[in-house]
Amino acid sequence: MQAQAPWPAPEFEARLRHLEAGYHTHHAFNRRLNGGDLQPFQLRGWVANRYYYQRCLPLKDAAILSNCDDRAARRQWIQRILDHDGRDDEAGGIEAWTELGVAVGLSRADLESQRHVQPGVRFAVDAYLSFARRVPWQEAAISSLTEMFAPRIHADRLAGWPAHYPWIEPRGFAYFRSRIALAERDVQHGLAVAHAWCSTRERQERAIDILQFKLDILWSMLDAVERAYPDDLAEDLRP
Ligand code: AHQ
Repeated sequence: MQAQAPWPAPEFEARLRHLEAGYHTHHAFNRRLNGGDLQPFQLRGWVANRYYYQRCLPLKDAAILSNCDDRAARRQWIQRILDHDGRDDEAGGIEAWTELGVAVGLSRADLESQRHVQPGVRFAVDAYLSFARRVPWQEAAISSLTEMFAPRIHADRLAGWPAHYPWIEPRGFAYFRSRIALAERDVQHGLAVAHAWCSTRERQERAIDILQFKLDILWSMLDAVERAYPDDLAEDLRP
């Protein structure tokens, strides 16, 4: 059977962006979170579990670098590690997420001990990390493109949380503010990698499957958090 022609670049990108319907913005837990419906312990549970994702991002990006033979791409991609781990006088995203944890009432030890991390969250994040370690670096770069949809979710938090959750220390919102510009920068690079790599219809369709895989990772993290922190969770089990 003759190979199908690749989609034109704009159509390929539109098909990637069409997957937004499966982004975790639309998960019931996130709708309650951004709608102001959650109790403090449920926010603490979400922040403590997302900490595991945040701390694994630089490991994921380092895995991509270790597989990347393109010096120009590495010079760009390495910025992501520095964004999370910090540089010079910038504490970085993991520290900012820790500040968010403290702002919602967790201790630094609560986060760094990972004692609240649910099995489903750990398995989903570890699946992301092992994916990035074993596939071509371009495919792992494509998996980061769920961030095409992230600026909106960060903006929703910044717009709604101060009124919904006035008990949260405002300094905790710094991470969300920092990511909007960084996400837009990273997505431009990720899309350039995707367009250069996906020169065939087969690779384009693989890219769509990769993005769906990453959407499923984010979705299943919220499934695990939602199940762990029901509204009527016994007091002594609440973070
Ligand atoms: O804060 C986030 C972040 O730094 C990244 C990097 C990127 C990746 O490499 O997979 N994805 C991502 C995401 C971040 N925040 C999530 C959120 O909901 O706050 C969204 C997530 C993403 O869209 O993949």
